[in-house]
Amino acid sequence: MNGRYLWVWTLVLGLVTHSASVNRMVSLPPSERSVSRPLRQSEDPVTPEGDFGGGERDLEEPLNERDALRRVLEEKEELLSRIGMLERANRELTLANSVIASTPSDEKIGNTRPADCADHFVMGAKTSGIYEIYPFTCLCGEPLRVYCDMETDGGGWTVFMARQPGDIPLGFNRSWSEYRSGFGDASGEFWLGNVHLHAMTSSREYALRMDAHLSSGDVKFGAWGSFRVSTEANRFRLSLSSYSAESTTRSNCLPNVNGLLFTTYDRDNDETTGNCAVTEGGGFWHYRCNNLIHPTASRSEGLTSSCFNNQQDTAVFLQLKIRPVICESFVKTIFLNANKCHSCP
Ligand SMILES: [Ca+2]
Repeated sequence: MNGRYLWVWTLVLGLVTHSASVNRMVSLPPSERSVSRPLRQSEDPVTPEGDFGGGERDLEEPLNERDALRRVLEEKEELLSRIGMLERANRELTLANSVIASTPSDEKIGNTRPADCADHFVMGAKTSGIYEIYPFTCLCGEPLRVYCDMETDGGGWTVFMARQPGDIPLGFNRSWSEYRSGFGDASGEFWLGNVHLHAMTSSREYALRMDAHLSSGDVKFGAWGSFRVSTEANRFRLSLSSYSAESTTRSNCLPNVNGLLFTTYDRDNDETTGNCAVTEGGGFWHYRCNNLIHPTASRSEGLTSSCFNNQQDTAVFLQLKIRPVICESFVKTIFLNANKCHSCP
């Protein structure tokens, strides 16, 4: 039993003991009962023995036996209510511990290295920057260099796509193979790689966040409670759901991409007769070539969308990032310091 349980159960046992004493008191003959009263101030006048009142009590009628019994019963009900609250709290702690226990731990799979930026955060890293991660299915592989956002909404975010101003724009009109393995540099513009996104999101439940700095000066974000990328054999099918009402964009910038396959100029998996990656540039989970936002569009065409504000606006800085979903609020507070819990199964 850990210290937290011990604390809770100490309180529970204390209240049970108190409740038992109340029960005993109710069963006593009236002459042997006493009525609890507030502690008195030292300057309170001394009242004659046998008088229920004195001081402020003078304003009240002495408790008769029925009132005394009612008060005892009310106190008993309150105690039982508090015991119920503590029991519920204990069940929540038990559930929270099971969440921790069921999370694939590095030790269980022989990997003592951080699998994502949330692991780095838990291990004490609180500064945004470049970190090395080891997704669970890459135990024998080289570490991945990623940018970790350790500040936004509590931190712990692994950035898997970044678009930002630079002297030489990184071209995003890349092949299936390049989107598969990733390209660019984590310190600037880059795509982590679909095979790595699959490795990560098949090991833990992840939430998605999109941060956009706009040419108008506004800063907007969209959030989704569930993000998962399937295998390459399944053409990196995307599962995206639970759009968050906390998002500050005007609308859901990715409203129709759930269930879509990934498309590049050399792998046409979209549902149109043509190839959206050819006509729109970049690689993405294309929905009929008219996604509200196309994060991998060419810089010259601009990352323009009407989903940010009430009018067309252009993102000059855009990040897509993921973080493990943790539903137990106290666990999330401990580990990620976030305020809200997204949807969970
Ligand atoms: Ca097509």
